[in-house]
Amino acid sequence: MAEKKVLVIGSSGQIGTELVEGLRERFGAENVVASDIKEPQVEQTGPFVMVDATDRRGIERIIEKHGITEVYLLAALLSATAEKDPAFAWKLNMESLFIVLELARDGKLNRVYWPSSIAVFGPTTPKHMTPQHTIAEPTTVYGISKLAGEGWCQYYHKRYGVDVRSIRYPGLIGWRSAPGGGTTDYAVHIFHEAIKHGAYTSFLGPKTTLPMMYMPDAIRATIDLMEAPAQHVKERTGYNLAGFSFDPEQIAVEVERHIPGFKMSYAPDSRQAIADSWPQSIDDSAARADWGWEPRYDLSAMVDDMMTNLVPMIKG
Ligand code: AKB
Repeated sequence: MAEKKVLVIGSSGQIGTELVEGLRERFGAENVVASDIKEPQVEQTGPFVMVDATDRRGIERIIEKHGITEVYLLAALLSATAEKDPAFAWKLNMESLFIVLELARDGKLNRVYWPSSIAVFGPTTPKHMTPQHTIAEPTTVYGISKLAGEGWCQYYHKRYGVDVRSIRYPGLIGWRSAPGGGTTDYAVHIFHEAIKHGAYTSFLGPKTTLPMMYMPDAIRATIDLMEAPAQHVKERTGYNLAGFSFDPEQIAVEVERHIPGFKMSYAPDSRQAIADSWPQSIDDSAARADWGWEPRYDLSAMVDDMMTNLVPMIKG
């Protein structure tokens, strides 16, 4: 097999920023090519190229030029932003996936990673410990695109032998990168506002429990899944993955441990309906059994680590 050379498409987003760093630590900076439609905001420690995720020729040229063997396709519109422009969300989320699946089918890639989400589930899904295989009737365009994409991943795997792997991410929380247009973003914004102003107004109501995960766990899971022997990867749609669940009231209590007097208020907006349609907790036993997934962070450990890193970054 050729030497591993990775291309991350959508490298400047919330996951991309941290995944590129994780991949470069694991495989060497020169073996990981970052790419995005926009100039990177953070200093690059390895190669970066600009490309539109819907430009097949552009992506093909990068694969040829850099000898790419694996693609992590992260470019997408997330749940809240996608609702503002459903047609564009569908186009971006689906066309980009078809391009990499087709390139893999043509033998130009050994392996593909494509992120799915808890958004594949909807109001008819069991809300607690949502199983790997269950009712999935999403009500958002983002969820519809993720569910359809999972189906295509499984189809390309079964029909053409494409080695494509996917995780249904819960809400992701990290300090290195900003979230971009999701329903779970409040759980990152709260830290920035608490540190800067001692107060935060949540766009989700106090009792809105959602599954969440700390970014270091999500990055480790992503690379571990991609490094797992192919015969261990039994799910070719998307793996359920759980970290911990909480609601805005519970995270506010944790934040107040670090910022005494912190004030939380609530002004639910259109994102509330999206959150209400999603599960509250996830059964990830398939990921644990198939490729040894295990989270390391719980709510308090995540909050402690966020504060340790963000306070000096924001306050100087
Ligand atoms: C979003 O809120 O849209 C994302 C997700 C759960 O996929 N964070």
